[in-house]
Amino acid sequence: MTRAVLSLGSNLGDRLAHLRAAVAALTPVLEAVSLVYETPPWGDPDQPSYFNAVALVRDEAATARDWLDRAQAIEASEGRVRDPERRFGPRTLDVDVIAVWAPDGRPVTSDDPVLTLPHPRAHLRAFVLRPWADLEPDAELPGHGRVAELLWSGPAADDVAAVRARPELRIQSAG
Ligand code: A4P
Ligand code: MG
Repeated sequence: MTRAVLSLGSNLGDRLAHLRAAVAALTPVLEAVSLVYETPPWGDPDQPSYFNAVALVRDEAATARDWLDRAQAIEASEGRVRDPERRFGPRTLDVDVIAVWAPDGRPVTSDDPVLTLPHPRAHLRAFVLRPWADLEPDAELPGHGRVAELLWSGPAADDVAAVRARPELRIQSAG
């Protein structure tokens, strides 16, 4: 059994529909999903704003690699096309694996470029830390410390004010 934190992002097409599709696909393993946040583009400013959210998931059988495979399958089903020329460019749906914990509660760490854990840029990103902190204020990003602290006093702190909750946008279907 592993537990994982996944980050969801969309800034092309019907952003809300893409996030909803991701949540629907994760429903069997979903523990919680954050509010939707509208966030300015990070890393490549010349693109529309994003809708971002964070999902907490748990599965009896999933390995860390299974979470990546699931994330990429969900991206593909939402028509994600990768532009090799534009690394942080626009996308219908991005599902990143932020962190994974083994059954004994230890964080899984990996330097493998195919699946780096924890996600190498998560600690820099208010659009990941803010929705995650809403769900688990005491959570730790392995190797970096408490999410709430990273959010308010780390490199992401400058971006927090620009990350805007959109509580009127629901991505989880009732029941
Ligand atoms: N990969 C390695 N580790 C991981 C991991 N922990 N989770 C590999 C997911 N993938 C991981 O990812 C590139 C490669 O990273 C994959 O082959 C995978 O095996 P990708 O999804 O193909 O491409 P990407 O997402 O465009 O690349 P990258 O470098 O992950 O981009 P980021 O860091 O995800 O940035 N601004 C806002 N406001 N909100 C956003 O959501 N997203 C990005 C994308 C840029 N700016 C943004 C947002
Ligand atoms: Mg990605």
